[in-house]
Amino acid sequence: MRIFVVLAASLFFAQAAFAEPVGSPIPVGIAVGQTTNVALFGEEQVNGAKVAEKMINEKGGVNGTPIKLVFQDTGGDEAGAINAFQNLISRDKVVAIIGPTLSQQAFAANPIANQAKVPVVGPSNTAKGVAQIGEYVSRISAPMTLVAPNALKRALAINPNVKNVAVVYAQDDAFNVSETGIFQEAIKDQGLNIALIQKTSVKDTDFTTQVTAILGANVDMVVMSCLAADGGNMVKQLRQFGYEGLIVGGNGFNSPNMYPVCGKECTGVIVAQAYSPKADNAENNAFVPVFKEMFKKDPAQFSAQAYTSVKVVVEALSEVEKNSGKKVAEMDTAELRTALNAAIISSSYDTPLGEIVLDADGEITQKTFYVSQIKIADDGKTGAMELLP
Ligand code: LEU
Repeated sequence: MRIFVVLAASLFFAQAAFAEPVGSPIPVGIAVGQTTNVALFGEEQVNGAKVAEKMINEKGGVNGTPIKLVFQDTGGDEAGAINAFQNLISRDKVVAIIGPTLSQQAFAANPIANQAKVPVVGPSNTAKGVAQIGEYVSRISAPMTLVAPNALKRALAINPNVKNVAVVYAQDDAFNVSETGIFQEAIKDQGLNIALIQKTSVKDTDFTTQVTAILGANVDMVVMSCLAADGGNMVKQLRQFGYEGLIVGGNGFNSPNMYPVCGKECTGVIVAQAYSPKADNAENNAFVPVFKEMFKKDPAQFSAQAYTSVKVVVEALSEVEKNSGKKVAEMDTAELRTALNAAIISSSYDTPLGEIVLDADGEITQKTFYVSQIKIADDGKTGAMELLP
C-alpha cells in the first residue's frame, strides 16, 4: 500500500514536472545586433526569441528541462559578431547560437563556431552561401532567389508600363550585394531595361548624388537593396526630390522599424516577405496572440524568424534526447553540440513561416512568400505592410 502511494505520488510529480520545467536550464545563445543601425532589426529579433522562450518553457521546455536564452549584442559589424560568438561558445557554453543578424557578420563569425563545432542557426541571413559556410551552419531565412521575382511581378501588376529601372545597392554589405544580383537578373527576365545602377553604403545618410542621378535617368521603377536605416533615408530623399515612380525594396526594408526613418515617404514601397502575421497556420495562430500580448503590436518578419530559430533548436534538442536516450543535461557539451547539429539539419519543422525543411547543408526550403506594400499612418511613424493580392 505504501509503495503504491509513493508510486502514485511520484507519477503525479513527474506529470507536474512536465508542465513546470525543472533542472538547470539549457543555454541557447542569441547573438544579434542590439546596438548600432542594425538594432532596428535586432530589437525585432530579441522580441521574437523572448516569445519563443516563454512559450516553450510554459510547455515544459525540452521534455521537462527549461531553456535559457543568453543574449550577446553583436553590434553591427564583424568584430562585434566574432566577439559575441566567442563569449557564447567559451564562457556561456551555449548548446547552439542563433545569429548573427547580417550575412556580412555571418561570413566572419560563423567559421569560428563551425571550427568549434557549435551549431549556428541563421535567423535572418539571406545572402547566397551562408548555409554553405560549414557543416555546423544552417539558416531558417530563405535567400531572395524566390522572393525577389515575386516582388517585381507585383510591382508590374501595379504599373504594367514600367520599362526603365534604376537599381540601388549598398556595396559594403554582403547580403545587399548578393540580393542586387538576384534583383538584376529578375529585372532582365521581366524584359525590363536597367537604365542605371547606383551604389551606396549602409553608413550613408545623404543620398543627393544617387537621387540626382536617378532623377536624371527618367526611370519608372527603383529597385533597392539596402538596410533599413540607410534605405529608409534614401526613400525619403527620393520622394522629397520629386521621384514619383515605383519603389521596390528587398529584405532590408522588411522592418516596421524603418517607418519612423522615412515617415510618410515610405507609403507605397513594395517589399517581398518570408512571413505574414496574417498567415493562417496552427503555429502562427499560437505565436501571434502571445507576441501581441507581450509587445502590443504584430510580429514582424524578423521576430517570427527569431521565434522559429529557437523553436528549431528546441525541437532538435528533443530529438537528441529521443535518439540518445539521455537527458541533454547529462550530456557532455561537445557531444551534445554535435548531436544537436545532426538533429537540426535534414529535418522539417512546422513554424509560423509555414512548414520549412532544412537540408543536409543546413539550407532552408520554404513554400510560402508574400509581397506587401507599406502604408504609413497619419502620425508619420507607425504603419502597416498591406499584403498585395
Ligand atoms: N537579410 C539580411 C542579411 O542577410 C539581414 C536583414 C536583417 C536585413 O544580411
